[in-house]
Amino acid sequence: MALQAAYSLLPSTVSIHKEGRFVASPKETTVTSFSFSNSLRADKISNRLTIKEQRRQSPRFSTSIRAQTVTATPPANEASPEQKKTQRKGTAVVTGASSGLGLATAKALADTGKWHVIMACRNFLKAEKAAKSVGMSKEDYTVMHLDLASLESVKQFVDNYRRTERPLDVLVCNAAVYQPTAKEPSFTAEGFELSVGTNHLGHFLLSRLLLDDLKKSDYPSKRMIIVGSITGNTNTLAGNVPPKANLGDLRGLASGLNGQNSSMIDGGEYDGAKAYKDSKVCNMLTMQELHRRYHEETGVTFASLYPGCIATTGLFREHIPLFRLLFPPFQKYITKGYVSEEEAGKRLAQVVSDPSLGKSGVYWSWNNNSSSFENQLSKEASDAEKAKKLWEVSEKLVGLA
Ligand code: NDP
Ligand code: PMR
Repeated sequence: MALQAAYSLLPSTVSIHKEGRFVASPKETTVTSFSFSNSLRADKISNRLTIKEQRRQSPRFSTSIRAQTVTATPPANEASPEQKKTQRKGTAVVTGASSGLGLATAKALADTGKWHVIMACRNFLKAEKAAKSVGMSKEDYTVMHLDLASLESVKQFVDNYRRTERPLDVLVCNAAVYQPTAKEPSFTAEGFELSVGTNHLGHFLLSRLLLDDLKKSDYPSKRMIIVGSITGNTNTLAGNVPPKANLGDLRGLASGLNGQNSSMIDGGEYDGAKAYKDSKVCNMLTMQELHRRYHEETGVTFASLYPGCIATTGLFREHIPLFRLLFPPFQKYITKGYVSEEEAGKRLAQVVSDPSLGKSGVYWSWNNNSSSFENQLSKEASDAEKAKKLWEVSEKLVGLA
């Protein structure tokens, strides 16, 4: 099978026991075991490994799903009582709005006529062109420069934003980089491994600095959203595809993540795919720590989400061409986890503005009918002690402590 061929070219491959049984640690997972054929044949994966099947096979999984709230959500462009209360447009900052999910979200929000989107992007011209290409009108967006791989740029962005004297009603931490084929780590301006430096540390500083601005907003529902992912959650099949996310005891992060001791959070050997998944665990832990520390005091809603597998975005730009060719059909027809950029953008736009998604501390997901529900995070991604430690170490690295 061609995806398998593409996948076998990856530095880290799925390790499968001889008898074809791939067993995830019962401690970490809700789905405790599932069967692979040795050749990972797509038809078998399809038959055995759909989420539906996981629910049927695992009593724990089905109990947890039953306990989750399934909310039928109206489209983001419907007027809601919450939005009617305000006279002015809401302002939402969306990082990485120059492509993929960020652009689709910016477009979905702009289309409602109720939002002004600040497209916080590292490539100003690309963002301008992208906004035009999807038909956003000038009065609905502003492009502002933000390079999350530089803490100085993050501070500069916050200063520039304050100078605009616009209120800040919603912050969406969406931008990310993924380097699955990199043999050696690359680093941010301050010398942190690039994926964790950009996806986690850049957003960590941004969210901490902009929290003050969110607090000041008089908008009826102030929200901060940090995009997470299924692949950081080892209670799912996708999260069990090696290399698995694992922050360990954070020793690599604590020692600076600069390649001198290690460029991985757990202190291990560099692996670009794992670094990305680790960064997503950091995103989901940070959202929960923000919720615990600030929700009550500030009234800000903190949320994360898995928008679905948007297999066509630029996220996979550094993957081998064969992977990029086969990944969309694999997700569309085999796992059925695929969503279009447009649909994913509507989902994130719901988390921004839908009154029914106003609960804080939630990791949102969508079922096959596109109904949102409160999903469960893996053991590691919901570990409150780890979240606290991550917070404290990250504060030091970005110069807040
Ligand atoms: P894209 O590559 O299309 O978008 C990523 C965005 O991040 C781009 O706009 C990119 O800018 C921007 N970006 C990258 N580095 C920086 C930086 N240093 N400073 C500022 N912006 C930067 O990928 P997606 O749309 O797929 O990813 C968006 C989010 O969705 C990510 O958080 C990802 O983890 C998450 N996600 C994606 C899934 C998927 O299946 N695609 C599944 C689950 C979650 P530029 O245009 O200049 O490259
Ligand atoms: Mg995965 C239900 C099964 C499912 C889902 C929803 C995803 C989502 N993936 C699933 C299953 C599998 N994937 C299986 C069985 C395999 C082995 C063939 C597999 C492989 C795979 C690879 C090599 N998948 C990947 C990759 C990537 O490089 C992507 C990645 O991990 O990026 C970090 C990826 C993804 N799969 C997903 C999603 C959403 C991704 C993109 C990851 C993300 O943005 O978090």
